[in-house]
Amino acid sequence: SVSILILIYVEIFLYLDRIKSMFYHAYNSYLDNAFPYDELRPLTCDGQDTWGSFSLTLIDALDTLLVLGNRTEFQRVASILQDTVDFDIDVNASVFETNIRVVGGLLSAHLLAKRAGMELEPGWPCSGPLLRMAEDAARKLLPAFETPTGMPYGTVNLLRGVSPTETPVTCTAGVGTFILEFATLSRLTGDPTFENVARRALRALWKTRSDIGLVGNHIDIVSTKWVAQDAGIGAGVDSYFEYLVKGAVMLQDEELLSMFQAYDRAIQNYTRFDDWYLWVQMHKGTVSMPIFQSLEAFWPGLQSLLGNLDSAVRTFQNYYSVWRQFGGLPEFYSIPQGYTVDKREGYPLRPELIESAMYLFRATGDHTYLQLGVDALESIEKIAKTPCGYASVKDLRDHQLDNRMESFFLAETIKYLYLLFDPTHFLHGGGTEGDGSWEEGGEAGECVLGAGGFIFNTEAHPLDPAALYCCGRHDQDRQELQDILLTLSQPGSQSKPPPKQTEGGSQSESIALKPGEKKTPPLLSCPVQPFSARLSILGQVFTDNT
Ligand code: DMJ
Repeated sequence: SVSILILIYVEIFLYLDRIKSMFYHAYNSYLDNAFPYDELRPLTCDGQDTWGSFSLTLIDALDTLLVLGNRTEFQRVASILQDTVDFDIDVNASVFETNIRVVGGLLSAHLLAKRAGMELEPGWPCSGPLLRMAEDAARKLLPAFETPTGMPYGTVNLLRGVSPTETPVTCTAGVGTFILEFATLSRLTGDPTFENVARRALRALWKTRSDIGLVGNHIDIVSTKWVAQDAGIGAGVDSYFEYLVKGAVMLQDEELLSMFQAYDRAIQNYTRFDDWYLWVQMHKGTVSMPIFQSLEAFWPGLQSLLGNLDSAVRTFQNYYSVWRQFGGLPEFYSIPQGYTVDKREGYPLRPELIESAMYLFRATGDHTYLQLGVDALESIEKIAKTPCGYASVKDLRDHQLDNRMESFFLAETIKYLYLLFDPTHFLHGGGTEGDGSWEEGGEAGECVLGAGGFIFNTEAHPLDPAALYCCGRHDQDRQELQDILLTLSQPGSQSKPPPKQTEGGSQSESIALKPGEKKTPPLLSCPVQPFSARLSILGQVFTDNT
């Protein structure tokens, strides 16, 4: 009845409010006690650098501010980051973590800048200060990919490149988790380098699969020998599979999808038992570890993206039963023993089960998933809250805490929790928000930002596939134009050389005048002018000078 519906709505608003309070309790405490360090230490109320030295929590939390509707704080933080963060530092950083948290966070913030009410430079979303920061950070990672196979080293020094003593052993996810951020960078900026290196690494990794179609956990990226041969869907591998699926969706890429489908067949065949996924030896398929890892809990969400709902729902139920047993997901859970594994009893406030609940609630509307959200919220408030933030749970059996709040707590856990309770949020896509005024379309509805929904990178940073298409098309048109102009300005051609570029000249003019010069921010922003319109500008350039 109507009154029950009203009650449900009121309750949902109350939960959204509580999730916001959780965010600000942790976020304000980070700013007050830990910034500019990477992370807050929630037991000692101070900060520490962990994954680099780039105020990681602030970068990772930036787009969550907008998700919660805080445009002014988003603007303030975006400008603080532009003024303070420097990637020219003598720090050994994880290539994987820097990519998913820093590059991913900055790209997402860049793409949301308009919605956040920021002043945009001409050419956005194909240019902008946050995009340049993301590009800067990503360039620092490129030396890691200069290997005989194209598979990257795991660590790089941001100032000096890869150390000569660096180990060639990288985990599978550390090789195959770049395509979303790197293709986004390439398509927005027009520099194909990033997408190319990510694809080369993916193809090299694909070639190393075993005869039964599985990959292991750690590989020597120089010799291509598998150093750790456990095959599964959790730690060390997880986001490789995630990026094949999301990369296929974002880039409409059949190669990536067919790679995933082949892996999925092998995974279902060899590792799945009663809708749990075990670890098996990658060549023989024999069980090596009958355990469930909390990182695996992203899998039902990914399966739901592929339309495999029945199996996703059953696997989720298995994982949710573990959550109910402990009030959180232990890092490792022994399936035969039905209990935690020694030294892996912790719950560092990871997002994966909540992430899957969000996708499955969207797909089914089943309130079980909201119940998981309520359980997670209550549990985190009860077990992990400290006067200074939220602390990783060291042991779910006795609720001992660790002095750490990972940046993914604000980037992912809170964001997915909020999005679970707000199914009409703009990030879910589908134009359900009823506004849409910010979205501008080009001719014939092309290049409509946000129209194709958003793809979350593995750190929950939303990326807009429409922007990639828009800037990619823009770049393609620019290239065509440049080719025409080059032909026309060849000796013997009918036309005269084009005039010098004047200040404030249009982008078409600048292309006409200096083919091949270093790119300046394009003046045509999304939605771009149709090709024919620019050709007429081009016509004028020549008319004016003849
Ligand atoms: C995050 O950094 C990412 O989700 C990554 O893919 C896995 N580990 C953490 C969250 O658990």
